[in-house]
Amino acid sequence: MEGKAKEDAGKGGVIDTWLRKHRLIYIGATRHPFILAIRDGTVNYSSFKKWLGQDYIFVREFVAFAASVLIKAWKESDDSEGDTEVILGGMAGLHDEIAWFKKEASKWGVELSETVPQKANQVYCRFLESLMSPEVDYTVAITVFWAIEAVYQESFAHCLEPDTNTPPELQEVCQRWGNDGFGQYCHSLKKIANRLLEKASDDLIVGKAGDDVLKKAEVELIRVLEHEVEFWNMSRGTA
Ligand code: HMH
Repeated sequence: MEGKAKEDAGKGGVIDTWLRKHRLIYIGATRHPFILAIRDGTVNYSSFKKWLGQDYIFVREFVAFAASVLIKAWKESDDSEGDTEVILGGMAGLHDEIAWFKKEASKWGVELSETVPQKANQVYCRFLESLMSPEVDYTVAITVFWAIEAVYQESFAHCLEPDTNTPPELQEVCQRWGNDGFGQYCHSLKKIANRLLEKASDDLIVGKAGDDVLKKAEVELIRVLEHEVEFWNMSRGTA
């Protein structure tokens, strides 16, 4: 490793460098008023129910995206790195998540079969679909995959910190993404993304096509954060 990659690795990797650079939008996505309202107990339950129905639709799309990332990992990564196992574990988690959404929806009286995807959700799903193409680089796709999971992990873990007023009936929801196991899984995804981003950065130094990949990964990461903000806004009824 040399040059910029070495610099980034010394500071904790390319991803942390980007999160510092785009700190405001990252805070916007992970400390959104919707999350802060859960955390201080002032959440509006019709917003919560709206989020629940919309997120179920999103997660079904996300499963297809995860499958596309798994295929890229299988094609491009060395088996010894263990990337496919991490992604497969994430997909097993999504399987449980879908069952959980169904159970939670019936508990809150949300009719999933009648839920129509709203604009921000449609736009986000279309974005995911564009990233399922085989032309999209594995490095870009795994960076996006990490970002999508990490926003929920950061957001919901924030609601479980000491001295918060998260209502008891929402604690389990927050646990779903805020638990330590999910945190570990996000960390594993981040490590994979950092490894590939650093490789792209090295390729740049030796004159291979690393520039496009790095730029695209950064751009798509910012787009994820923007879509996440819009998704929370939609849930609150402000979009
Ligand atoms: C909108 N972003 C959205 N929904 C989710 N379930 C996740 C991220 C999580 O992983």
